[in-house]
Amino acid sequence: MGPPGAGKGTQAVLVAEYFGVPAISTGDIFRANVSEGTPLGVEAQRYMDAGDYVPDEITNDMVRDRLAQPDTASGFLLDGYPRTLSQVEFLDNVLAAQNAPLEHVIELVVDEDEIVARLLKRAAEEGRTDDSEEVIRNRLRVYREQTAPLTAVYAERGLLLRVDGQGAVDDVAARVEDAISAASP
Ligand code: B4P
Repeated sequence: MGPPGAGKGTQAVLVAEYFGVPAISTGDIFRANVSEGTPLGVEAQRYMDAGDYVPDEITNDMVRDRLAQPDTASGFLLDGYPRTLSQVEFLDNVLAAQNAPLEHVIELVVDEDEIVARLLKRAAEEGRTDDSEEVIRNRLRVYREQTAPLTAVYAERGLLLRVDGQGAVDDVAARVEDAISAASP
């Protein structure tokens, strides 16, 4: 978890490789569908371009289908999901049915100024349609309202690991890996 631009996608790939599990990014799955022009992609693009969340029903069904793939049998890392309370509840049910409870929830902590700077840099380099300043502001607002409160839910369950997301990418990855290893039995 973490605000847009906190480095979830960047870290998910590194940390999943370190632990030998697949990284499942809802943002990446949506973007792949957008570029392939699938009906899911056409629907998702409307929301992503505005910096809003894709509706829960669409996102939840997509995650349920992905978690049913055989490569998740020995574990997985979710990147950018859950982002709403309804997604938390849906995920609880899916994982209960698979008898595979969440072990850790990682929150990447990054200053808002640093986030805006990173996303504007990405806008210049990659041209992602949801990285304009106006859309970034909306994404940060949506995160504050809908997703930030979820960290308290996971903290209460004793699952939350808060990690400093600033500094060099490899240093952040090492912090995340250490936090997970230290919290694992
Ligand atoms: P995501 O793909 O999850 O994207 P994000 O929040 O913008 O970025 P992330 O935190 O992964 O940052 P990144 O590593 O790329 O979501 C995009 C959209 O998809 C959402 O707005 C929403 O519409 C939709 N969506 C996704 N999941 C959803 C869900 N569950 N429910 C509903 N809708 C959903 O890093 C950002 C930049 O910073 C990069 O350029 C990177 O190179 C740079 N960076 C990373 N780490 C750095 C570091 N340590 N130092 C300097 N720069 C760094």
